[in-house]
Amino acid sequence: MAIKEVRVPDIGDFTNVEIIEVMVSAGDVLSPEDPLITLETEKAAMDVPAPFAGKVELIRVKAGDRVSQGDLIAMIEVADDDVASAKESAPAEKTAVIQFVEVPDIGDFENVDVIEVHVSVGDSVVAEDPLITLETDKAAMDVPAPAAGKIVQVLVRVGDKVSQGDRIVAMDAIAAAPPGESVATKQAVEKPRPAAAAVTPQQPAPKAPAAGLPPIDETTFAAAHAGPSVRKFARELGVDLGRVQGSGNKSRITRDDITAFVKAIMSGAMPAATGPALPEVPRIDFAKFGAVEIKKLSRIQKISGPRLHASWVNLPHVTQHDQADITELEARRKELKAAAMEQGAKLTPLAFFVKACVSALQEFPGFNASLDADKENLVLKKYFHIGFAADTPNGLVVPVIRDADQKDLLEIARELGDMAGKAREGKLPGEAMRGGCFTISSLGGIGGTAFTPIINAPEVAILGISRAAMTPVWRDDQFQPRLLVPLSLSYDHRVIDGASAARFTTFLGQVLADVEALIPDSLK
Ligand code: CAO
Repeated sequence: MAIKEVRVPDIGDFTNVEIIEVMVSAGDVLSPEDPLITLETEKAAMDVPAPFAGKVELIRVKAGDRVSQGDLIAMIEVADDDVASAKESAPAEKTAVIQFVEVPDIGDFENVDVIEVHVSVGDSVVAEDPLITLETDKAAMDVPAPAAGKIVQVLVRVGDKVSQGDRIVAMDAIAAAPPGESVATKQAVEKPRPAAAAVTPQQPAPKAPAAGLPPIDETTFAAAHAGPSVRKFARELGVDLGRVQGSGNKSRITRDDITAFVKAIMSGAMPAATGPALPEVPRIDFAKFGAVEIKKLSRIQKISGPRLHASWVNLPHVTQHDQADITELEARRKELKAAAMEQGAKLTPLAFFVKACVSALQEFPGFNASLDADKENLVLKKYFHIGFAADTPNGLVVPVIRDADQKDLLEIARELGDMAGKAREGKLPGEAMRGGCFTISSLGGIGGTAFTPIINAPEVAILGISRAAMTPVWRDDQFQPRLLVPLSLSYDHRVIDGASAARFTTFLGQVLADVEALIPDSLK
């Protein structure tokens, strides 16, 4: 294998010509003459084709860039057999050995901000030197160099958004190799590209239209804003261009838009039939009506918003409202607060609720479950990881207490305090917010009598807790003042029926009423 450069060919007298489209992505497998980019001069648009077959290793340009003859467009990996023929067709190319460093596994995060780039072209690095710093919704992390070497290309900039598998830098693998180590060995060090990172197909496009795609409407297809090669690609896949949203300049449809469209339909994220989409909220120019200020959504809001929306539109929510009598619980909590504090725990009502919810989940396993991706099976979890919504200056986060069934009240209280503190300071690692089975959202410290929490999908239920209030309750032939806490259990009605939800909150009330059973011996 060898890496070859592809440069802008002779384009006549034109210089500084705008690239209006890039048709390939890293990882694409190309045949000779496959279009790489489209250039637009004042007079005409023209495609620059691949001069030889191979796999795209690196794209050096993007739409909007201006190029002239000889500028580097891409680096293409060519099989050894093809090297000779590639030389014939592209005598100007030169061979290099490149090792790419990719964004490693960063958990469930996607489109993470690059907040620092520590290297420049020509820098020499040693293994573990930081290359870039990423910031997820709550933590910053460095991506280190996997080995020593020389940076030949920096592929990201501050402000870019990256996901696992995205390339960060290209390193000179020959320089990186210690004396005597072969280039082949160094190349083997390169991590395989994860399938999830491959947005464009690795194989040449299938010639038959993909099954499940809506039929092509020739009128809207013809009217769509797309170049000739993109139209050809759409025809090959059987994609109705009229239905594809363009992300290019002036909403021009790109090859990536088509691939994303097909993926969305195949994965079920977009309906194949031309049925009505979600109605749009009207766009209003608020400034017409008075002074306004524009404030960007926080990173957490940008991440949690689509997840909340997905849950809201995909899960049929029902909320079961109930009240639990916590008169004795609150009295005991107040008695034990000082002793708990001596053992390093702030004993808030939430700790009791976590403990009680574990008992309820053990009693009703259907609540400690998730629907599988095919929506055919219920995945019953044998572990009890409880998430709790925490209000932070940057927005809502949900830290997860792992194995809450194996922890006593004090341990849970300690962990709640510790995690809520870290969450507020923005120091909670992403790992601490994953794997939850059931979530509690307590607004009791603030106020309110009831609310309808949105399920933290793919969990199937969430418990909302509002402010406890002293209430007259008819008991033993008289009204008695009792401290009642409002419970609002939202559940996924596909999985849980109303009777189960009512049983769950009733059971929860019984567990909360029996406060001694929740208190560990070490605190009694
Ligand atoms: N009824 C009455 N009082 C309550 C109560 C309830 N249900 N829950 C808590 N309180 C009281 C506590 O007893 C405490 O008073 P004391 O200091 O006298 O004991 C006070 O309110 C403050 O509690 P807290 O906030 O320190 O502790 P907490 O365990 O109740 O809550 C946390 C911790 C992280 C859940 C909370 O700080 C928080 O972020 N809540 C907001 C969660 C949220 O935003 N949910 C909405 C998600 S959907 O948008």
